[in-house]
Parts: sequence; C-alpha cells; structure tokens
Amino acid sequence: MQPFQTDTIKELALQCATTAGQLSLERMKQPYLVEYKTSASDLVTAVDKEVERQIVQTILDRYPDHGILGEEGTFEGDLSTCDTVWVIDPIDGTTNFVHQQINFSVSIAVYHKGQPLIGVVYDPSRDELFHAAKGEGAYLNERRLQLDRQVKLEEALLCTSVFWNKRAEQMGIDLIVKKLAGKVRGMRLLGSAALEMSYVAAGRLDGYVSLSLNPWDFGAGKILVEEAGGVVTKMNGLPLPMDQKSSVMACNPTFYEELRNYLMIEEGLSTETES
Ligand code: 2AM
Ligand code: CA
Repeated sequence: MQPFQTDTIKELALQCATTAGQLSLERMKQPYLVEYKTSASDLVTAVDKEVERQIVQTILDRYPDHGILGEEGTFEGDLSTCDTVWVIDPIDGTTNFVHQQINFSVSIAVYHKGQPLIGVVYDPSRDELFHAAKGEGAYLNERRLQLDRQVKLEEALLCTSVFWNKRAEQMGIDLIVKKLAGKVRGMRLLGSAALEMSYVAAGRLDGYVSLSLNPWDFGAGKILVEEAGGVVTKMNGLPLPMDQKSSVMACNPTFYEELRNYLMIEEGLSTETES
C-alpha cells in the first residue's frame, strides 16, 4: 500500500473535478435522459451517472486500492477494507443542472483512515475551483480564503437546503427558515450544498444549516470551511461522519455558538434525522 501523499492526491482530485465539470457542461448542450429517483423532486440524469463513472475510473486507474463512496453508487468494492476513501458527488445540484444550467458543482472529498484531508468543489459554469488540504489552507482558484471578518448574527447572510418532499414536510424542515426569518440579515437557497458551503468558506455567505445532508454533499465543503477558519459540526455540535447522512452547521466562528443555541433551544429542533 502506498503512503498517503497529499500533494499528489490533491492534484488528482483537482484534475477529476475540473474534467468532470467540463464534461457536464458539454453534455448539457445535448439532449440527455432525466429520471425520477424517488419522486418528481429528486432527479438523476444520464450525465450524473456518466460523470461519476469517469471520476471512479480515473481514481482507480491510479489508485486501485482506494475506495469511493459516490452518490450514484458506481464503485463496487468494499469500503471497509480501504484506508483511503474518496467521497464524491458528480453533480451536486442536479435540479439546477436540469432547470437553470448554472449553480451546480462537482464535489470531491478524500478521507484517510477516517480523517478528512482534501476537499475540492468545482463550479464549471463560472470556472471557480474551491480547494483545500488539511493544514494547508483553503483557496478559490489561486486566492487564499480566510474568514477573518467579525460577523454578528443579525448581520449574517445564511443559507439552507429545503427539500421538496413528504419526508421533509414531516420533519418540519421549514422551521429553520421560519426561525431565522427575523433573526438574520437574509436567507438564500442556492440548491447545491457543496457550492453553498464553498461560499461560506469564501465569505460570500456567512453560514449554512441543514437538518439532513448526504456525505457526498458536505464532505468537501467541511474541509473548505474549516481550512478557511470556519466551524463545521452537526447541529448538536458533534463532528460530521464520513459516510452517513447528517445535519450540518457550517459558519463563521463569531456567531457559531449563538446560532446553534438559538436553533436548538427555542424550537427544540431535532438534532438528527433519518433522511
Ligand atoms: P443533489 O443535487 O446531489 O441531489 C439542495 O437541494 C441540495 O440538497 C443539493 O446539494 C442536493 O444534492 C441535496 N439534496 C437534495 N435532496 C436531498 C435529500 N432528500 N436528502 C439530502 N440531500 C438532498
Ligand atoms: Ca448529486
């Protein structure tokens, strides 16, 4: 087994993300198959599947002993035997890809022995590459990202994902939006969690909250926000898992505690949800 070489593996992650993003842009110009996964609000396209296959092949050609957890489930190996696991979403924001043709991203996180070490998010529409390695800082293209601005909660622009499905309705996911309506400067829903967390790292948004996200939606964003100087945890304050659904809070450190207490205590929002 090869030792973990951060620079070489990050280089491959950057290459996978940019190639995948460019392929998505190309495929968008032609007709492609769109299917419902679980409902009309939950889409998958032939492009999601093709792009994931391409990323998986590129990784395994170079590192046959690495494992891959991808949204479309292309990798067939046993993750429990792999020290290094890539957690990938070929298109984060598939609904935007189909409808808006903008505001979608490729998300790639690399974990070694359970520790998140590399995060890359690529927005092909704007050619913006967000990237970070543990202990080496976060970047947008060549520019170093640093959350050194003090932000009060009432001055904060926050972001969340609201899923338009029955389960979300039952969970009362709209409570987050209602709860924050009079408390913060504004809320945005961009529709790509990986991109929203990247924007938190870049200071374009001050925080992101979600009651339930998949590991491929938050893996890369977590490293980006932390390396930019932000805080990322579950809503109950515990660390995010590598391979399970989780609630997510990612924000500027100045109001992290205040926001968490405000969301948790007054409404008694559930800390963890099943889907
Ligand atoms: P996706 O586009 O890869 O499905 C906005 O809806 C964000 O939440 C996107 O990042 C989207 O990822 C993700 N998402 C959509 N439906 C979801 C669900 N039921 N559970 C968790 N994340 C979801
Ligand atoms: Ca996806």
